[in-house]
Amino acid sequence: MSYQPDNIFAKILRGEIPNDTVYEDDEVLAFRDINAQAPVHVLVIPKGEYISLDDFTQGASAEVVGRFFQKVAEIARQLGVDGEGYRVIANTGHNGGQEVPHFHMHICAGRRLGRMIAQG
Ligand code: DGP
Repeated sequence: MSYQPDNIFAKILRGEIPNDTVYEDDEVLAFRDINAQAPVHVLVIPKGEYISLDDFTQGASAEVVGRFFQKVAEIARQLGVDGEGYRVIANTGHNGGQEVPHFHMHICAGRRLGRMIAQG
């Protein structure tokens, strides 16, 4: 599958759809999830065109990948959730439940999150 430039996060990156930005630089955008599953639910996306974690880690340089993950943790600190803790999730592909085919990490926090994987 090739990158689909009409996916919702590509539209957000192009400014075609508004978003609630919490962090932005030349490589990364972080914004609040429209369907929040926790009191704090932020999505972190690279600005490059990568479909999934698999695509990102194979297609981007080690420096870009490393900086991305450093920024995920930095954004969690900026959100003030590092003390009480948080969860990061990268749903990947069909069985992973990935709905938007632009690589993203979820940062979820603000309450005890319970089991890591729902049963059934
Ligand atoms: P995933 O299942 O991992 O692909 O998660 C996609 C997430 O994207 C899901 O939690 C809802 C969120 N989402 C979908 N459309 C929009 C949108 O237009 N704006 C924002 N802020 N979030 C969106």
